[in-house]
Amino acid sequence: MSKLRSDFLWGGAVAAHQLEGGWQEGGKGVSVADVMTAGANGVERRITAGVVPGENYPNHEAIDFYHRYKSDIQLFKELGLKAFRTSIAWTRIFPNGDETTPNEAGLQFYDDLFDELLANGIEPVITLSHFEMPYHLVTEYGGWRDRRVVDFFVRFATTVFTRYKGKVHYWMTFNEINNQANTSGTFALFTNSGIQVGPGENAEALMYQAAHYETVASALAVQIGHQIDPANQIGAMIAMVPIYPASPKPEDIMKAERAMQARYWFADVQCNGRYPAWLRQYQADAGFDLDITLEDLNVLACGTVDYIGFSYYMSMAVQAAPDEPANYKYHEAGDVVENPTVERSEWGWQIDPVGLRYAMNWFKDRYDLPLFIVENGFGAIDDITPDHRVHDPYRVDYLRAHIEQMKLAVEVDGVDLIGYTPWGFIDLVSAGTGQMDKRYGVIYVDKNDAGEGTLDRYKKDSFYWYQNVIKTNGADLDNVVVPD
Ligand code: P53
Repeated sequence: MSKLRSDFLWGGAVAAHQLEGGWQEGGKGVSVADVMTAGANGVERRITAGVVPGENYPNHEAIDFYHRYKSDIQLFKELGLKAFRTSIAWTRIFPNGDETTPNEAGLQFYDDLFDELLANGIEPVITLSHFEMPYHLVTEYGGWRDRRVVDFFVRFATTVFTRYKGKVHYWMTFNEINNQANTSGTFALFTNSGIQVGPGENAEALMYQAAHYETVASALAVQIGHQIDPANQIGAMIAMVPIYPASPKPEDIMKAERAMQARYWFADVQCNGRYPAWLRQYQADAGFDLDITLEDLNVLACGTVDYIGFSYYMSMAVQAAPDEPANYKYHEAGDVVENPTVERSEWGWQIDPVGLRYAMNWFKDRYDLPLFIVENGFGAIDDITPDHRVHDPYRVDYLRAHIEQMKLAVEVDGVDLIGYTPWGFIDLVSAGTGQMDKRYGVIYVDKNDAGEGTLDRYKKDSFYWYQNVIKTNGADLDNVVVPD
């Protein structure tokens, strides 16, 4: 007998820009995802200055969910999904981001989508901003470095809370808001916050400013969302990558502690409603000139989240340097060392199912809020046979091992868990690389990195496995019954 809630939300997760396509349909504006080219394993995506003819932008068509959602939802229903996590593309509602009236065609699209889900017994779980802010806000305002973007976001949030009242109950504000703690690449700051670091600018100061405005916008959205419908459950969305000390050496323990603080202060602010002391001290010592007002601090205190949504793919390990500074400043790119005790995926992501249980306990102890695993999964190259079969035991192994640890966290450790929505349960465009061939799905989509394919959908072996997991509410993780 499984001790998961009887209404446990077994689901699947995606994001608008990674599956919808239809980038110019229904009055949609250009988003940051629309100006990112296709990369490859180990090859970064490029950010172009607007949409440049001749470049390959994989999100423009994605998997064409925009036109195929009705038949896709029939597949989701067959899979047995109880919840479908997606995002609302901000650019469908406010194409430029700074308009005062929303775009009705965009609002109607999500009305139709949510109605179709609900008619098929599937609960929508909605992220307001998932790596897809309007590109116009980048060119005109410099992204989230500008306080005016708070107002634009609040207008967007208010519009959709009002419109979808009664249809959507589970919301999250900013996807993986803490990814930008890693300021070493250009990628996270741009996808999270629409920020491109100019010459002479300090990426870290920009990150702290943007993240501050985002947490303020998030707290305002929580307050407004509750006012509009007290039944709304509004969560944070945190990229949980536990960071372990590479050894029991005390300096390594302290290094890991600071790394965790540096990655998860976003959750401190969103869950506790206040900045942690170490961070205010660090920001002051660094001399960052940040616009953080008393009124903002009050907003943060009054807009704490109802639950913690989080993604979990991997863990990392860090080591202190011999000349580690007193503040143990965390540089993700430089400080992370290989953990020899775990395996890695083809993309170098360290596979660590126990880390999921550890993370759930860590969240529970630190914030004591309900949790929702809104992403977890294994990106891999799949082979499809001539009769359209995909034998993917590696994916089943990954998901099974993580679900086992998730169950232990609930059954043995007493963690309150709302649901589990594995990432990219239908193949889609990778956020990190723009690839199609880095596949997470239990549903195969016929399209490759070059953009070729029929876009037809096929059930992988893992589809039947997950279908049975859902049917047994997680009690049977072993059977894979693939029909002939
Ligand atoms: P892709 C980095 C580390 C952990 C999660 O990632 C991440 C990223 C960004 O790449 O992103 C989340 O597609 C994100 C999804 C994304 C998914 O993980 O790079 O919320 O949008 O697709 C998987 O393999």
